Amino acid sequence: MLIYLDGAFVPEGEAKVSVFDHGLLYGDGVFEGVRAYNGRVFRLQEHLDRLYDSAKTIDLKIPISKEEFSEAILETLRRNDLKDAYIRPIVTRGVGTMGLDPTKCPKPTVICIAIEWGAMYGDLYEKGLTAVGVSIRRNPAESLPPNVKSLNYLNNILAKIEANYKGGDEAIMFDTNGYVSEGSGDNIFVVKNGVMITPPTLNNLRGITRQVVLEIAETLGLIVKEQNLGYYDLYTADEVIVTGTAAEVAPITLIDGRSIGNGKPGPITKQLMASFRTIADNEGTEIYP
Ligand code: PXG
Repeated sequence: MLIYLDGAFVPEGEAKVSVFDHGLLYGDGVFEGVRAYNGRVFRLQEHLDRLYDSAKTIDLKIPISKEEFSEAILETLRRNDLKDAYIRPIVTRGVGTMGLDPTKCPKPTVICIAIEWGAMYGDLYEKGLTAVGVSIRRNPAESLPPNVKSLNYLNNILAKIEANYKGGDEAIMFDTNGYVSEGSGDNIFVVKNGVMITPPTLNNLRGITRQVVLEIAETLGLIVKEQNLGYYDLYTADEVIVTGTAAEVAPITLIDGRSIGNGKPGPITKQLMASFRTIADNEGTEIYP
């Protein structure tokens, strides 16, 4: 496997980063998770835009242009002969001194990993996933905006640990006001009486799959609202859906022991999953034009 590291393509065993890199020392950096389906990179521009926005928010200047980063991603895929892949662009603050001052880090580290990847949840797309509400709160926007996809994922990892102990496939996080935020690595939609509702994005990551689902809903003529939700809205929903690059569009059929709807993936969920599949398999930036 070849890894893109600071402008070069190096074998996996040689793709090494310094122990003084602030990405390791402090989780100081940003990343993206991107998929390629069928020889095309899905929503590449949106992922690059979000990567650069995350970096801007933490005052990290990515040393290459978006066009160069785009080419680095495509070339990583080509060098590894990939058509269906998970792609992980990373930019860290780079090597610095001990001490958290980022001004002591002159050169950000730029990485792109790409691996072969299929469906994440296997047969759960047909059965539905179980979810548990967790006590760990999503970090508030006034501390670290959840919109920043940063290298410090402990907030989400703690949620995932809690879900693992409680026996759920996914965690549902709330914000410090008690509003639904998101899953540990995906956004949430509920369907109630034919209306789709998803929380506004102040308290969660502005998911690209979430945006795709909003677009699909519009073309299908569904009514969609961006509105705060509480756990009551989850338990009483007809359908609950999570969306993310890894999870794609997936049904949640049990939350904290409560069956959602009739306990099976609902009709709107199925429609969205099918439309998502069609879009993902047919649009995107060609890797081998
Ligand atoms: N919320 C969080 C906290 C995320 O990390 C999403 C929502 C969904 O966003 P997108 O843009 O992907 O629709 C994410 C993205 C993983 C993994 O390894 C997680 C994500 C992406 C890729 C891989 O679990 N999460």
